[in-house]
Parts: sequence; C-alpha cells; structure tokens
Amino acid sequence: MPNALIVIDVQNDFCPGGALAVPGGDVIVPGINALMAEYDTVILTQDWHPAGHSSFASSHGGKDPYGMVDMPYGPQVLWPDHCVQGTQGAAFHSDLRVDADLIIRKGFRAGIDSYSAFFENDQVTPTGLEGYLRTRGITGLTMVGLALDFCVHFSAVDAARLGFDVTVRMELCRAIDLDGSLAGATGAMRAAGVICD
Ligand code: VGL
Ligand code: ZN
Repeated sequence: MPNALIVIDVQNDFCPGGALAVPGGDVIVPGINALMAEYDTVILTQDWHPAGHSSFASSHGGKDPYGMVDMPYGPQVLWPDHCVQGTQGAAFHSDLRVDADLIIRKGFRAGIDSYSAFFENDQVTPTGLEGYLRTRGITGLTMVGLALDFCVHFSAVDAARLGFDVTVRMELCRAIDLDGSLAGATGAMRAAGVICD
C-alpha cells in the first residue's frame, strides 16, 4: 500500500535564530533527510503568510505574541511575525532535501490561519492535499517536522479523521510547548488513532 512522507514546515523561522524558533528545530534535519530515502512520495509543507497576516500579534495593535484572539472561526493564538512569503524566514532550512514530489503552502489567506496541511483553521476550507493523496492511491502517511504541537498535531489528527493510516515519528519532530500544548497534542493525536512512534 503506497505510503507518503509528509515533512511539515522545516523552515528557517521555526529553527534556532528564526522569528518563531522551536527549540532544537534544526537538529531533526539530517534524520528527516535520511528518512526521505525510504519513501516513494515525499511532500513538504511550507507555512506561507502574507505580511500583516491575521495570526500575527503585530496585526492586533497592542496585543502580545502568544496571547489569544477571537477570530470569526474561533480562538486563535497570536504569533510573532513569521514565514512571510518570499523572505529568508519562510525558506526551507538550507540543509533540508527539497527534491519532493509536492510542496503545499498554507496560511496564505490574510484572514485565516492554517496549522493543518489538510484544512485551514476554520476546519472546513480544504488545502487540496486530500485530493492529491487519494488520486495517487496513497493510504498511509508518516509525518515529521515542526511544530509537533501545532502543525504536525493538526495535520495528523485531520489525516486520521479522513481515514489515512497515520504515524508521527516523534523523534523527528520538535514542539513549541505553550501552556501544556505538547501534552494536549500527544493526547489528541493518540485519541484520533495516530500512532505516535
Ligand atoms: C506553526 C505556529 C504558527 C507550525 C505555524 O508550523 O507549527 N505554528 N504557524
Ligand atoms: Zn504560521
């Protein structure tokens, strides 16, 4: 049964020195590159925000990063400006292998964030990734990357709900860990049937 490797958001802004640095975010790159060799299909995701994106604290005058705001689609964490389209921060880590079959960008609509590679944060607007996988006959997914408690978490849970067999290789992920978000993410992934390996 065809499997794909999905490498989530291994971008400069999520690595040490970046705008939304995930501790140890760069350490996983060699292991991810090695894992790519075991998959026929490799997909990269890329967080890809326009300047002034609504998930940026700077777009909500006076609010601090890592606070919350109510968006029309529900509560949203406010982030430092990160992964702005075309910037070095949005580029993949320079050591990451980028000879992938597909690069899927997300978070490019100004008014809505997108953690999951499958649906934007309103949980209904599709990215098109499901259709790509189904038309390629792919049924099993392995996920790695950044950040474990946000984009990996929501991508894995959505994929499991869509009926894919999902494994997250935990040692090839790193987390932001905001207010217990790592424990919450791990519990939610397991509850959704994701294998956290
Ligand atoms: C992410 C926060 C904001 C992620 C993206 O890739 O996990 N987290 N944008
Ligand atoms: Zn983002």
